[in-house]
Amino acid sequence: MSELTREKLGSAALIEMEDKHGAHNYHPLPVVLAKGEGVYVWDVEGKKYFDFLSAYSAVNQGHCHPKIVGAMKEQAETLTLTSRAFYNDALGPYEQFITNYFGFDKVLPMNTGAEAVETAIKICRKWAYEKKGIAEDQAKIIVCENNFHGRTTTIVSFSNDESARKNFGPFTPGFIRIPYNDLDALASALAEENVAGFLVEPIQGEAGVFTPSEDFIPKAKELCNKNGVLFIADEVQTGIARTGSLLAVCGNCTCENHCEKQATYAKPDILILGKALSGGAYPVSAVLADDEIMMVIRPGQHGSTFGGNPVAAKVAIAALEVVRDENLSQNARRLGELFRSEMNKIIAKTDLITKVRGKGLLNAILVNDTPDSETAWNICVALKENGLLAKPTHGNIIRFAPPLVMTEAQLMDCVAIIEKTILEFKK
Ligand code: IF1
Repeated sequence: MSELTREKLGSAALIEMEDKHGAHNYHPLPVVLAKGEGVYVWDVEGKKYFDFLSAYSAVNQGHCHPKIVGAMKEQAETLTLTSRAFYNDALGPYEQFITNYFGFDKVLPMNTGAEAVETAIKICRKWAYEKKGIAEDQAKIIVCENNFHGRTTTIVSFSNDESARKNFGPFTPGFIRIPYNDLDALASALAEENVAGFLVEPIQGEAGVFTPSEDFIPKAKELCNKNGVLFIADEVQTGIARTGSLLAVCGNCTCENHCEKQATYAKPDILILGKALSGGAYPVSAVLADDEIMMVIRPGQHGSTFGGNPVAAKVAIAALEVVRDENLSQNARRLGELFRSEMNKIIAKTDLITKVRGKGLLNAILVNDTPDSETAWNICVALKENGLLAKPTHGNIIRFAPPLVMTEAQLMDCVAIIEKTILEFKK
């Protein structure tokens, strides 16, 4: 097919093409995007939308941020990949930058979120055998019910989501699952033998933006410390300003630079980042830890062909500079509060929506129907018609996570679209 013919394909033909030639591992909303800029995306027919998903919080800095794209272009024309068999002149400066930015001794660079989670699990286990003295192959990691940490075979081994697990076994052993937001359950699990780590999302994304009680994360960290167990925070989705602070484990601190002064800060022993680490421009993930933990990994024991490549290094520095220079944490916090208060006004006018919850600009509304209904999906289709893109999670929850570069005026336009759509919606 010539490039000319390809350009003329409309949404219906492109959807059909994916359906015919691509694996059916997703069920997208019927919209085909062709362009993005800031908080907006355009479909192939030229219709403009507000993006209220931000590629699952990867595009916190907005679509095609010129500073990030500029850094990527420049490096792409210079040197793209060396592998780690050789040094490259971008990795060292990036490692220095990101470790200072988040306050850790070392970083281990990877590409996707799932890879970074796998990396954290491997580091935790190795630490357990070599530093804590757990007998070989006995280490256990505590995880939470309704977790989402990615889709590798080991990660789905400790998921309790049937569609993510069913018929993908046999599964990796060595995980204990406890209820989320339950400090007593954590304390009992920590009392078991051979526990090496506690892997947790500070807010659960896939579970429908489930925000735990304020003290859960700091107390969990304290309990882990007391028991000599590593506190591992998966901030792939919550990190990098999304929830109104640089990291969700920062608690209520909004400063754009890393600081350890605030009482609410629960410093993870291992921090996992992905998604917005590149502003959605490139797959970049990272695991951060201090020397006593990270130095258990020695040459030949872990790695990745693309991890730490020069393009990723330059893109990640630019993406983190944007977060700091444009005060995205503070903007997310301020607009998040406004958004939830506006949603509560809509909730007062209709029975269709029962609740809004979330933190910063990671929010969800609960639809008054069952998890197996199609109501949330149908509302999202109606929102799309009205110019706003969001995705249901389960049948009765809609996640709202716009780029953090949104202005207050744009947010109020979005609130108007959501209100109109919901008040006009008929089941
Ligand atoms: C999909 C959810 C979001 C994550 C946390 C690791 C990863 C993710 C906390 C893995 C990925 C994604 C992937 C996406 C759906 C999505 C998601 F709905 F499933 F929960 F964002 F809300 N840790 N989250 O949230 O990162 O390997 O994908 O880079 O379609 O699978 P990845």
